[in-house]
Amino acid sequence: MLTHMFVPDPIKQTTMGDEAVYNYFPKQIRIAGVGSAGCNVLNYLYSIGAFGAHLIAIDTDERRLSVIRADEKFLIGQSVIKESGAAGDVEIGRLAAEKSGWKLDESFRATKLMFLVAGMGGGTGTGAAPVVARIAKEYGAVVVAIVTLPFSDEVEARKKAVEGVEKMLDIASTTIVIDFDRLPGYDPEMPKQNAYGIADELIAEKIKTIVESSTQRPLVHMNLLDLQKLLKEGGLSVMLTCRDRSDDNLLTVIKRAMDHPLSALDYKEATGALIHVASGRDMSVEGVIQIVEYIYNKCNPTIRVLYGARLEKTNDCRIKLLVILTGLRKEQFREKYGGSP
Ligand SMILES: Nc1nc2c(ncn2[C@@H]2O[C@H](COP(=O)(O)OP(=O)(O)O)[C@@H](O)[C@H]2O)c(=O)[nH]1
Ligand SMILES: [Mg+2]
Repeated sequence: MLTHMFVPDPIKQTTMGDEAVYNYFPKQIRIAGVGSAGCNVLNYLYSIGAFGAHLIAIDTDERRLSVIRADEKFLIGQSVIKESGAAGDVEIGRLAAEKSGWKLDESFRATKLMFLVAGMGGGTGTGAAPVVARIAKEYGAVVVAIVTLPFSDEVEARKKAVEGVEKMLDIASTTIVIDFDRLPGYDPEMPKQNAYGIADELIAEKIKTIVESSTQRPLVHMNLLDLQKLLKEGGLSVMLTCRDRSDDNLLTVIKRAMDHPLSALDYKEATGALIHVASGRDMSVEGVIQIVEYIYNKCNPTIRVLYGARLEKTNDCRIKLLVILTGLRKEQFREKYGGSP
């Protein structure tokens, strides 16, 4: 039973009303995928749609890029690529983005919020994504990088990935680290060979959720300005998520999400939280507040909370919870992932 608990005022949250429509301006939100993994996530996102966001695919590999669906596609680094793609070379990835960065100029203009997705551990995403992040920031965007770490048995890739994430931490406004080793906690029945597909789906769905809670009119709307404010100084961040099976109750969903963060980072010290609840069930604002209260009470009392909720008009009546906890000490990443695996 939830007793009376105190929830702070969320960061000034302008709720609902027509504002969501009046403030809507296409291309303020952009989502870029860099490298094969990043582009695969983008491709999936394109198929499920992210209303109000502009999707940009960036890769060095022409063949891979040709089968990706996006609003815009950029082939980068033709002057430095020998055959196809960066072939796992991080320096080639970096150079490709440095040399072809100018191509992105027009399509990055006027971006307020940029989600940047890359699988760390290869050449293109690892080398190019930090450069792309820098370019987006130069255009004034708040840059939210969502990056994955390979399974720890891929020792070399993991080492490269850790270095890539550290670079990203210095550049992006918020860096959300998803560790493949943690995916089985999210989906215990997952066969390892399906991990990429599951990660693509998971990342795409979560980005869609955040974007649409500000561009559409859900149950509790998140204002783009509030989102920007929270993510501007997000730094090192962790994602928690869970969707219940139909026989689970709310508390189980929250606990499961809290027990299975998608990286080994300790989120107790977080200074900001973005909480989103989606459901096809009957769900009231009071119910949402209960969830927010529960999470708030598990965290540092000075934490800034922003939350949104959405009723889904689907037959899927599961509860889907997303929590992003921001503001972890950057050194924590080195402490947890810097040593040999
Ligand atoms: N989510 C996702 N991750 C992938 C996929 N393929 C590979 N990865 C992961 O992403 C890392 C980088 O691979 P990749 O994107 O192919 O390299 P790049 O094209 O050179 O950036 C790998 O080490 C894997 O951990 C994919 O299809 N989806
Ligand atoms: Mg590639």
